[in-house]
Amino acid sequence: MNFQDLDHSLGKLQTRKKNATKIAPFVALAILFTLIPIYYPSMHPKKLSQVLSSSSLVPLPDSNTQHQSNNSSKTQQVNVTKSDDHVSVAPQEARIINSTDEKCDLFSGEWVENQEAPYYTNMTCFTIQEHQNCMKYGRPDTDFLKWKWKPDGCELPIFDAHQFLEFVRGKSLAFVGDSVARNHMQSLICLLSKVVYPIDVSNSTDQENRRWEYRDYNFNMSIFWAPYLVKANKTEPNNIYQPFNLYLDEPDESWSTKIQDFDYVIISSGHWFSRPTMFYLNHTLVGCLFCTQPNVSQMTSFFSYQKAFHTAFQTINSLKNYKGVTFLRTFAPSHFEDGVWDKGGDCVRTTPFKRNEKVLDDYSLEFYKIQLQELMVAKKQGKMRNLKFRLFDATQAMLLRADGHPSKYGHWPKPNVTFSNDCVHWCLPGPIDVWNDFLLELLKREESHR
Ligand SMILES: *C1O[C@H](CO)[C@@H](O)[C@H](O)[C@H]1NC(C)=O
Ligand SMILES: *[C@@H]1O[C@H](CO)[C@@H](O)[C@H](O)[C@H]1NC(C)=O
Ligand SMILES: *[C@@H]1O[C@H](CO)[C@@H](O)[C@H](O)[C@H]1NC(C)=O
Ligand SMILES: *[C@@H]1O[C@H](CO)[C@@H](O)[C@H](O)[C@H]1NC(C)=O
Ligand SMILES: *[C@@H]1O[C@H](CO)[C@@H](O)[C@H](O)[C@H]1NC(C)=O
Ligand SMILES: *[C@@H]1O[C@H](CO)[C@@H](O)[C@H](O)[C@H]1NC(C)=O
Ligand SMILES: *[C@@H]1O[C@H](CO)[C@@H](O)[C@H](O)[C@H]1NC(C)=O
Ligand SMILES: *[C@@H]1O[C@H](CO)[C@@H](O)[C@H](O)[C@H]1NC(C)=O
Ligand SMILES: *[C@@H]1O[C@H](CO)[C@@H](O)[C@H](O)[C@H]1NC(C)=O
Ligand SMILES: *[C@@H]1O[C@H](CO)[C@@H](O)[C@H](O)[C@H]1NC(C)=O
Ligand SMILES: *[C@@H]1O[C@H](CO)[C@@H](O)[C@H](O)[C@H]1NC(C)=O
Repeated sequence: MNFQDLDHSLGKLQTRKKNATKIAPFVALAILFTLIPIYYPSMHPKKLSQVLSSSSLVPLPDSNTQHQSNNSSKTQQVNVTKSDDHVSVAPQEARIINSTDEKCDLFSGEWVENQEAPYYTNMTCFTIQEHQNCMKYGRPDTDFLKWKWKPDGCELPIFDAHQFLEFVRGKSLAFVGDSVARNHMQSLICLLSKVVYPIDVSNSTDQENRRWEYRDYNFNMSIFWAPYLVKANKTEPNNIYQPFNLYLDEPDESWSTKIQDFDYVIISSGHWFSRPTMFYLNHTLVGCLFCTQPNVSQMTSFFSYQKAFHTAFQTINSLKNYKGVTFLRTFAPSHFEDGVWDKGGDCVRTTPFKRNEKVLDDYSLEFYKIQLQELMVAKKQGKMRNLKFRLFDATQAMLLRADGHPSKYGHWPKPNVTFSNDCVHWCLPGPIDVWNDFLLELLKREESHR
């Protein structure tokens, strides 16, 4: 996908706006979750705004609440939407497995003040992606930077770049996922930039697939773009607004053929599953999410999400030469308030929630549960050949950080242009830096297991 593609499709969209009411909301969804963060600067802002603010858009199911079609007659066969759809729980209560075999669960806890943060700025780190460079684009408050995560049973040390680089000396790390995975990787590069910058040895110029080398430490890091984890292509090659085909029982080869040599793989995905998608099993169309064909079963994103993780983990377990440790970085919820994401929904808080002020619910809870369930299955399978799968539970910590998103500070405002707010990605520096506190601690635990 490139700019021309996008611009072209946007142009196309304008011309067919009037009769495109059914597809249009998802067009905008696609833009929010995937394209703005990646492509925004080179886009034609007016066209974009016209799409985003177009009155022809019918209301979108709230990305925080009414996420799924509720036609139960069609979803029965799926059996993943349980009756507890509206149950709200703290993430750790939904856990069916322990985070590690350690006594201290790193992931249940709360945010406590830390006046020493942040540990880098946009002046010391040059890899902050524009849309996450919130201070550059005028975010006025800085209190959201001054927190650290306090697990209930222990302390989580602040990321130590020297220590991290010693731990990963002679090792390699791969990120597999979408733009939130990239957000994580860029946070890691920023935190490490106190000590050293990597050499960019990427073959491509796109943001999606990058490779970095920390030569002094013989440490390599890659990111593989795989927002669905499974094989996916566009139903119409030149129109990104049409649904994607998901081949739910086949892995996306962009990562599955490349991770064998990696020591650590962090796998994640989430927001893309809410887009219009066609579901294939054994190359047979079995259903879809938000499609317009009358004879195709409407199914939920829970179906595709479960299948995708199942396939991804099964694939990892069947990679002959893979000996790495696989971390599942769990779903990080978005935080749109006072409106749905394309109707003024925003995230304007400036301090974190306390642990009891926010509970995981609706589709986020369901996604989280699916991830945990599939991780458990993968662990069992992996045991047979001594492959390790670990929980990297970002959900509880991020659930509480409605204050950490770019909101409108991912770009400059434009006259007469209404942008939707980004309450999906995370400012850098910002709360996502804690993921690397977690990562270092998980790597330490891994070493102590040996
Ligand atoms: C779900 O069902 C309720 C009650 O039948 C209905 O009011 C609502 O519009 C439906 N929602 C969707 C997304 O179909
Ligand atoms: C639900 O699906 C059934 C079977 O395809 C269909 O007849 C019915 O109209 C649908 N109901 C809604 C509310 O979409
Ligand atoms: C559907 O879910 C119920 C409750 O979890 C379970 O008992 C049943 O075995 C499931 N059925 C299928 C076909 O997976
Ligand atoms: C998690 O681990 C702790 C300590 O080993 C144990 O007491 C607890 O029962 C475990 N919980 C689950 C759900 O397995
Ligand atoms: C960094 O942020 C400041 C505001 O804190 C802004 O003035 C500056 O332009 C930004 N610099 C870069 C390189 O992003
Ligand atoms: C890192 O990449 C370089 C160049 O491809 C290679 O020579 C080296 O062996 C790699 N190191 C590790 C630890 O994978
Ligand atoms: C880049 O291309 C070279 C030569 O085609 C290949 O050997 C190398 O593995 C590629 N690196 C990545 C990160 O794809
Ligand atoms: C998508 O991939 C499938 C499986 O390889 C292929 O059969 C199909 O033709 C592709 N669709 C498009 C539009 O390229
Ligand atoms: C997949 O489909 C082919 C025919 O298209 C069939 O022969 C095969 O048995 C199917 N495999 C499974 C696992 O259903
Ligand atoms: C749906 O109907 C169309 C047109 O009647 C047909 O071409 C297509 O094969 C059907 N799809 C399925 C999954 O039955
Ligand atoms: C903004 O909209 C107003 C009223 O429609 C118009 O007069 C003005 O020229 C527009 N400004 C720009 C920069 O397009």
